[in-house]
Amino acid sequence: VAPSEVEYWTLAYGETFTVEVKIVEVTDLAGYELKLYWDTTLLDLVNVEITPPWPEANYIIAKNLTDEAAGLYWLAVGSYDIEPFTGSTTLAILTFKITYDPIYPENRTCTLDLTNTKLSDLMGEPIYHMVHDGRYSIFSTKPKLEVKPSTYIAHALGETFTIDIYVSDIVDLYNYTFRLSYDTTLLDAVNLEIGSFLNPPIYAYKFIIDDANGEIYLWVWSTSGTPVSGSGVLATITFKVTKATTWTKYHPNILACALDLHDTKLITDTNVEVPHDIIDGIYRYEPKPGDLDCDGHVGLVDLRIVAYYYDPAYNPIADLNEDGVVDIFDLEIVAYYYGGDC
Ligand SMILES: [Ca+2]
Ligand SMILES: [Ca+2]
Ligand SMILES: [Ca+2]
Ligand SMILES: [Ca+2]
Repeated sequence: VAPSEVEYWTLAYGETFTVEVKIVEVTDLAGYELKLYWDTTLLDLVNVEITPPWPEANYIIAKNLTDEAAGLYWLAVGSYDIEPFTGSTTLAILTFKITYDPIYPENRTCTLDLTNTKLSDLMGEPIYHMVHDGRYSIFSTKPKLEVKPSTYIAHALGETFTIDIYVSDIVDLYNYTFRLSYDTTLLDAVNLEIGSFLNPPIYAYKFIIDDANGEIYLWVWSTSGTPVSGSGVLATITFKVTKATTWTKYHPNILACALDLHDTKLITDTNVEVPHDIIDGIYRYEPKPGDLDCDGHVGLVDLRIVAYYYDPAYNPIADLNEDGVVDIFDLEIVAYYYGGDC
């Protein structure tokens, strides 16, 4: 069987591959018979191309049987009224479809077991030969649960943005939960939406936005009876920026916190908890240089703030070069960034 090794990684359900039954360096081949077995839970045999080494008018197919329930293919081809074949050739090409994705960390493998091979010469005498089986393996990919985008950078007070909780490479998902923690002094969680990944209807067991403690808690499962495989959005969360800073020449004054995913569970329809990797997100507030009212733009209002606190009045917000006085140098720093939505 060639190739001798066929390897796939989940998700592979529905994909097809071909293997060839080859004969190498045979002398005076007049007929052949073979059986090939596979694990029918892993694969379906969907097509066979029979390719004898004789012209079509000079052979008869005595057996061409696929027994999918048993995982057996049986082929017998005999030539007549023609010289026997000497050399190397492909006798049949088999196309298999992948019908099973294992759940991480399970892997599955089966032999493409070539057996009961009979090679005949012109006189009906057996030709002795060696047999090499093939092997099919399906490896499970470790699922991943992550915050998307991995980093969000805000520039204005009151700005809202959404993040997705995204799952990849899961097999048979039916039930999931996660908690997401964030710094509630920097952000308000204002909305939580269940993603469209699970088959509806969905039962929400926990659906909590706890902004006082800076935590989202979601636990939902499908009641459809049908699990889902692949990658998709499990939840979408909307945040609002509730704390801002201003930039100074020597201190960028960035605020940041983790969007920390934890207590996650991915559970199949057969109640198997699937191990997975977790990737947190990062939130950052990066003030724009010269933006003193934290609206994300540098404009006339920001120049007026410098004018308002101009010496002898004072406010550290307007002291962009941090020299203890608000003067023309601070005004010109704001003017330098004026209008540029950098
Ligand atoms: Ca099958
Ligand atoms: Ca908050
Ligand atoms: Ca501004
Ligand atoms: Ca100054």
